[in-house]
Amino acid sequence: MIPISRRHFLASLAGATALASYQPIRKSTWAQMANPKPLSFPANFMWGCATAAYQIEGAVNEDGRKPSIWDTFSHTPGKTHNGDTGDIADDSYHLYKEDVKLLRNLGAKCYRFSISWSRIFPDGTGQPNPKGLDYYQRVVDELLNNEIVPYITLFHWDLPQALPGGWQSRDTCKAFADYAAYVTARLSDRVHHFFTINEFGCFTDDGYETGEFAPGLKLAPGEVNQVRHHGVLAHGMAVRAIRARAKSGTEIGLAQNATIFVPVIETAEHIEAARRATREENAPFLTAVLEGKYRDSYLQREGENAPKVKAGDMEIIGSPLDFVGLNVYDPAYARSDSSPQGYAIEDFQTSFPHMASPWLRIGPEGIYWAVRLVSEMWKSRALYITENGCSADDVVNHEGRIEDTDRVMFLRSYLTQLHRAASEGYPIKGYFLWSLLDNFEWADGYSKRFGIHYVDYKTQRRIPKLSAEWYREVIAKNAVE
Ligand code: GBH
Repeated sequence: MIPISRRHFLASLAGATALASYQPIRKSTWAQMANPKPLSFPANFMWGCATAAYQIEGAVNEDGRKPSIWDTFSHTPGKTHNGDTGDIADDSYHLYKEDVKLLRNLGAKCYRFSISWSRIFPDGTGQPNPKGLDYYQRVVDELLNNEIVPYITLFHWDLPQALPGGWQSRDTCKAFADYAAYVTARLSDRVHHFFTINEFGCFTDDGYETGEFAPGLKLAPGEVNQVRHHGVLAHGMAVRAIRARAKSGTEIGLAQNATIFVPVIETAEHIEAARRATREENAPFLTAVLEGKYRDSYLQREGENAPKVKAGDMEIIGSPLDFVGLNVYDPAYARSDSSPQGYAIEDFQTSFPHMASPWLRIGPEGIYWAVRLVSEMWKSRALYITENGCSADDVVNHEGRIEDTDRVMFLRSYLTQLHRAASEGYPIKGYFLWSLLDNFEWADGYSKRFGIHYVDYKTQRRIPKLSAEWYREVIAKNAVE
């Protein structure tokens, strides 16, 4: 991934000009529309599922693991739904072979899972714990034996509790880079794709500003911006540490739930507004990472609360990537207006439809615009959808089945829009469905189910839902029908 040059960026701002340079590779013709074909994806498209360590593994006290901030947080009364914790979760620490079997039955080509930093370095830094790495070696063995390509996330929010100051401390960035280098040096002979960090805002803003996620703090704006800065700095330092230590051929990216704006109407002016909004509203995270710079407008807006940046930080943050991973769930909409920034963000009507999680509004076009706007603005050579999926009120019916037609509707709509992006020639390489199986949904505990396999938490039995059958068809045909 090449950071955008100023010239390219200015060209992308020129709107119509930039659009003209993106000629669709294949255009649907009237003949095709009269004789519709399945929505086929490019050859070798990587279909997979995603999970995260704390959400599925359980076994929190096993083989030398020490607590992460999510252990502490979930065990603090009142922090999660029903006081739920990840102590047992899906017990995937013991049942990983069964979970790989689920992937195999789907025909999945790849699996995105995360490593628990606390298993590898139980104190965050210092002495590594070899038994921790052994577990992930076994998972990788099992995947490769089943011809499933592993994609590893190094940080999915479960920060070792022992690190003093957590993400408030700049030392945590160095600790993360050391941990990333240690893991990739040992796994990169067999694992070729690594994501540094999952979703900056969820462990920075939600952890340190609203306090809804671990570590549950409510800091002042300047402190929050510093935490955010440490997040992107840790990413950049890890990118460099991995490149220095991993085997050649290792590809590095990140998985970010950027706020992507859908133009309210597909006219040149609203598309331009969506582009501007996406660049501006992601200023502390994706924009900084892909441009190696905080936008002046962001720094001015934050004023004395702006992050304290040391010489060289921005260059590290902007370290070139091999691919960009985007987690896509609920949409945002922008329209053109006459304000200096050139866009306005739409409010949602109360009737806007959502899935079982109230925040999860249904906006399939968001996945198309995510791929298109990120490739247009930042000239990404490769993109993945690193998460997409939804919660639904799944019940096991009298025949023992879970007929989650609402989830199938959701997935089909989003994949139809992803197909549009692929067919217009944007470099989308793969798609990871969130999630392989129901799991610990953070502050919502076990009250929200995102899996395409149902988990009976009393018995740990996994049952494929209708959506799993549907996804298996998609993968087999490499097409959405
Ligand atoms: C992703 O987060 C995560 O990567 C994954 O671990 C998670 O299980 C999955 O998506 C499904 O949630 O209730 O209005 O305060 C998505 C980011 C962060 C979006 C918390 C919803 C709460 C909004 N989520 N946020 S609200």
